Order: sequence, then structure tokens, then C-alpha cells
Amino acid sequence: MIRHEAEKYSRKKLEVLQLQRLRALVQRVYAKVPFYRKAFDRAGLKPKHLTGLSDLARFPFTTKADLRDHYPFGMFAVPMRQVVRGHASSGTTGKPTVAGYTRKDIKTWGELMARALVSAGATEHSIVHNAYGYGLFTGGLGAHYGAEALGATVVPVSGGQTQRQVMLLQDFGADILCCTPSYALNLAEVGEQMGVDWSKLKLKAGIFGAEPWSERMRAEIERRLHLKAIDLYGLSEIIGPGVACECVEAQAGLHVYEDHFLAEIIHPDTGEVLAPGEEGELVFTTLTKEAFPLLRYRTRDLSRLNPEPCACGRRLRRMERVSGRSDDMLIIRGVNVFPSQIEHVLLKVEGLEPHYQIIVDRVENLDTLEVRIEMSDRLFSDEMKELDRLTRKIEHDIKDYLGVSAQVKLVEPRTIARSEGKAQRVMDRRKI
Ligand code: DLL
Repeated sequence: MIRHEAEKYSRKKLEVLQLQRLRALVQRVYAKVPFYRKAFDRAGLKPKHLTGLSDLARFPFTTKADLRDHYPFGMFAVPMRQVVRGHASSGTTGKPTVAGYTRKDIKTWGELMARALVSAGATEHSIVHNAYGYGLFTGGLGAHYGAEALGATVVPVSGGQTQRQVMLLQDFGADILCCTPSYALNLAEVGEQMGVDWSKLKLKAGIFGAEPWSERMRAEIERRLHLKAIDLYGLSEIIGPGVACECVEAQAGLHVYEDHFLAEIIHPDTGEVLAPGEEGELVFTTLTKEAFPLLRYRTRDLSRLNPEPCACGRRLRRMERVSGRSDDMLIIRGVNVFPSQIEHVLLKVEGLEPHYQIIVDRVENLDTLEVRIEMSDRLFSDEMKELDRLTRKIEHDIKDYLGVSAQVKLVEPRTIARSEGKAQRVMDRRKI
């Protein structure tokens, strides 16, 4: 099933619509968002210089740093009374990245997530078990509004209490599961330990995203949970989940909802626009968003665009599964974490040396985070009890600041290898 006509538009028809929306967007941001007015002026550009889609490449990028500089609401293009919702995700340092939505934006988002659910095989008869976290994170409410827009029955369980989730999946008979791919494996395992035969459940498809995963994980999730595992992509800055999604027919790349988001692939170092099929950084321009429009937003996600037609009948281009990042952001148990945030916490604690290591691993489908920090000579001579207290405090501060728990280990002075160039502080040992 295909939910919206635009998913089948010819390239020509789609581009006419994109250009019309893009011209309106450029005018709107120039008039309403001082950041864009200044950026255009600096580049010697006016909205009228955008006459064709290819002119977009002349316009400036927007980065996460730009959003940080205008924290919290400085990038909004409407007065606050029109903003009905705010979400947030991790910034590179202390402050989160904030996204705002008008009533119309919320409706658009719900429609796009309904599209994604339909492309995974959901219908208005579906029961959607939504285990994405509800809150500032866009996963929970994004999938929730999508399921409601579709007319399905949504079960808003959010994250956690895994045994109870397994019970609800059995009792309510959900056919669609929404959660991160690593949580899907966690559910599978807990269910198996409870003696559940997953093949007896009604689950048909799972719509998984918010963190990197692989074909190997897809095969394992499908085998253990007896469902089709569909890749769903999005980011808070652009709208949340529902920027692109795979179709159940082909499961070969994620159709980008190009009538709302214009996608480019650029070279992460030079910023040059790359040809379809080449790998680089994804850049999105929001064509319809009202509260928080973004022009050429650099996602830092690496992928490539595939213009080939798809077996499902959708003509929207497909982005390949995200293969990595062009910055150092980690996603740990679904939470976006920048090493700079951990450093920020450590630097506030007296008696620590600026030598640390961050070790990420995956044990029984759960991400683990370990932070090793060198003590100063003075601290090293302290009593065990005192060191224990300090360890707990740092663990608490990290959890408080980042929202993810870490195991902290204070190590002896001069035991962390010194770098001979760029410090190698992060070790990601996960095999996904
Ligand atoms: O993770 C939105 C989302 C929620 C997407 C639920 C899908 C499902 P943020 O918290 O802003 O938003 O994190 C966005 O997560 O830039 C990618 O690096 C990563 N990411 C999201 N989806 C995928 C995916 C949500 N399918 C960041 N594969 C993005 C790989 C993904 N990485």
C-alpha cells in the first residue's frame, strides 16, 4: 500500500513541487530568521537568486553549531504563540538542540509517520506497540501521532519494563512494533527467557531506527522475533522520525519523503555536492516546516542516494542505510552522546587529569559505557572510601547531564597512553 500520491510522482512533477516550496522557504527564512538574513547577505545572495533547484548549492549550510549559537528559540520563524510543541536532542556541549512545531508541523509529521507505518505494512486495523521513549526525544510522540493519523490503535508503552512489554505484546496482539533495533533484540531475548514462542505472536513488522544498525542485526531480529524489520530514519532538527523509511516490499533503502525534505549528499570536507550514488554526508532542506525551517542542514550522517525505481511503486529516491557519521557522535542506548559532553562533566571535577578514555561496548544487546580517568598524584594518595565516593559522584553527574549511565573507573596517574597527535579517546567496540 502507498499512502500518498506524492510518493508516486514522476521526477519532473516532484521537482516542480519542490522548487515551488523551496522558493517560498528561502523567502520565508530570509524575512523571518535573522541568522539566515545575515548568512545570505554575507554570501551576497537574495531569495530571488534561487530560480532553479540547482541554485540551492550556492546557498549556505546550517550546522549544529549554528543551532547552538541561537539556543533555544533563535532559529524559529514564527512567533512563540504559534509554537505548540518543543522537542530536543543532544547538543555537542551543555545545551540541547531544540526543535519547535506549529500545529500544522505536528499534522505534517503525523502524516509522514503514517506514511512510514503504511510502508512497513501497517493499516488502520493495526495495533501499534510503541516502545520508543516518550518525552523530549522525538521517537515516542512521533510514532504515536503517526499511528493515530493512520487510525491504528496505539499502545504508548514507551521504554523500559521489558517483561511487562513482552506480556502486552502477547495479550494485546500488536502487529507493528516501534522501537530501536537494539531494544528489539533485548525484547527478543527477554521473551525467550520467559519461555515465549515469538512465532505464535501476531507481530508482522517492526519499524526500527534512531541508532545505527546493520544487515546482520536485521537478519537476527527477523529470525528471533518472526517479523519484517524495517529501517526508519529521522532527526529532531529535521522533524523527528519520518524523514525516510524503507518499504516492506523491497527492504532495500529508505524512501526519502522528498516532497517535504530535499536531500543532498555532500563531501564532508569540501562541502561539494556529490552525484547520486556517491557516498557522503546527508544534507536536508525542510520544504514545508513552519516553526523551525532549516536550509541545507548538515546531518553528519553518511549515506548515499539511489535514484533507481523501486519494486514497491514509490518513485521517491532511496537513501542507503546510514553507514556512519562524519563527526564523533555516539548513540548509546538510543541516547545521542558527544564525547565533548563527557569531557565537560569531567573537567568540573577537581583532582582529575585531562586524560581519559571512553569505552563503548555491547553486552547481551545492551550498550555499555565505561569512562576511565586518570587521577592526580594528590588524589591517588586518598583513601579508598574517598575515591569510591568520587567515582559515584562522577557517575551521577554523567547520568544527570547526559541521561545515560556510565561505569566510571579512576585509574593511576600516567597509565592512559598519551597520544602522538590527535588523541584517541573513544573506543567503540560494538559489533553491530
Ligand atoms: O533519533 C529520531 C528517530 C526516532 C528516528 C525514532 C528513527 C526512529 P535524534 O535523537 O535527533 O532523532 O537523533 C538523530 O540518530 O542523525 C542519526 O545519526 C541517528 N539515526 C536516526 N535514525 C537512524 C537509522 C531520532 N535508521 C540521529 N539508522 C541521526 C542509523 C539513525 N542512524
